Amino acid sequence: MKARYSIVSLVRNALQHHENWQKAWRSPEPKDSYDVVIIGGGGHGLATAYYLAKEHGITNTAIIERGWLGGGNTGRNTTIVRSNYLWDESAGLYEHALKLWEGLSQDLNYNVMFSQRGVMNLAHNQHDLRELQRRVHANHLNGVDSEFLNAQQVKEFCPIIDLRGNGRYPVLGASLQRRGGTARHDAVAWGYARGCDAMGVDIIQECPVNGFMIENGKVVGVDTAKGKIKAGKVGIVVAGHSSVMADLAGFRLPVESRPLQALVSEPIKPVIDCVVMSNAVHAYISQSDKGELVIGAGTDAYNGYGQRGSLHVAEETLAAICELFPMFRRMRMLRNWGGIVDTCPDASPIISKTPVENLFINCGWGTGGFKATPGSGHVFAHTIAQGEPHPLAAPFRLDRFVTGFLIDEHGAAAVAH
Ligand code: FAD
Ligand code: PYC
Repeated sequence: MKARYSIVSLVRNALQHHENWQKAWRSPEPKDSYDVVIIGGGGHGLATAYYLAKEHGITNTAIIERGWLGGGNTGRNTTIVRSNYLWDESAGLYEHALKLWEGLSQDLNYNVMFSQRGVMNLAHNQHDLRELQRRVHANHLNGVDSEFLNAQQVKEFCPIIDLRGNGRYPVLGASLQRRGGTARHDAVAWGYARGCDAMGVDIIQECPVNGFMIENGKVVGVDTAKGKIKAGKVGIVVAGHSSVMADLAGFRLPVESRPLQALVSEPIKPVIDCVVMSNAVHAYISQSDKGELVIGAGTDAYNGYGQRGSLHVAEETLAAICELFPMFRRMRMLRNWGGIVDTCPDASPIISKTPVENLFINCGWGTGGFKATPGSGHVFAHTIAQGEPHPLAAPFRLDRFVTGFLIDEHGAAAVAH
């Protein structure tokens, strides 16, 4: 595969006026039957198929996507990657993902532009300070890099921040994960898609799954816009539409789906070289390689499937951003958008078998699943291939909502929902 993208091939294509480039993945018609069907061509679905092929030798797989690859939350998020969660179970899962991020461009032979520029979570009051300090200590116990910064150190790390926060959001300190940062979200989808295709996985776009073929409590296929497709095993990885899919398969999920929105500004010269998040402000900000400020808000208060957030939520976020970063007051916003996030009551994901035999589900990442993409795909592939959860995925089983072994990460989720 490397040879296809060598310097020689780049030069040849340049001389051909960019004609005859080989497509990064095929667009085949679906076969009648596959060993595994993955529903959802976002980052998590693509990563699942990739590791199924790469680590478990399962290549007779189809990814069925109702729209286009990465057109869901994968292409709509603000790309923040970190692993500074509170509980041991989460630290294991998100740190596994972060380690995979650190080698992902090499593994995929595709530049996902992973930039470990550091993620700061701000404290604006005594309670925030204590919550962040507790989390930094927990991170240390789990071997996750994490530091506590006082106000002066925050200013040194991000000089454009106004520590007074105009009185409303004074900055008293922050946690900092230096290995955290950002990645190029589209490239993540494209890199995994190319890797899947090279190993023989069929990627079927513009093909909604409308139902399941279930016999004697066991899934045997899916009903799609392109007809029925038989499958030995099926994985559901559809983020904001997880409860819709579960309903079609005849079981319920403790998931609520809500819009979460983000915006980008006009491009400016580099001014902020780290990621800043504030739970209290309901805002997070970084600067893209193009120079745009990438800003996100909290979720809307109501459930819904419209891929846009409410205006007042964006207004509140931007007002607070301007208080923390007065130099941005006259910036113009270029565009905004929303995605539908699937939130669980404990703000942790579900990676699990389901009540239907051979049907597996990966969902509930809510406002924070981009960072988990490689790890989620890796442990979900194991779960599907073995028919039993990967050890890191086991605590995230669906039955925790029956047993009560919840993994409450509302604080570490750091985005209001
Ligand atoms: P998706 O990318 O949504 O993929 C699911 C796919 O399933 C979609 O492509 C959809 O079209 C498809 N699908 C749905 N129904 C069907 C069907 N019936 N048949 C076939 N296909 C179907 N996370 C972070 O870690 N850091 C962040 O900074 C961050 N910021 C965010 C900002 C915003 C504004 C939003 C909306 C989310 C943010 N997130 C962030 C969350 C993150 O984007 C998601 O958790 C993650 O991308 C989910 O990936 P996925 O592959 O599961 O879902
Ligand atoms: O989980 O880090 C996160 C996040 C940042 C923005 C949205 N979610």
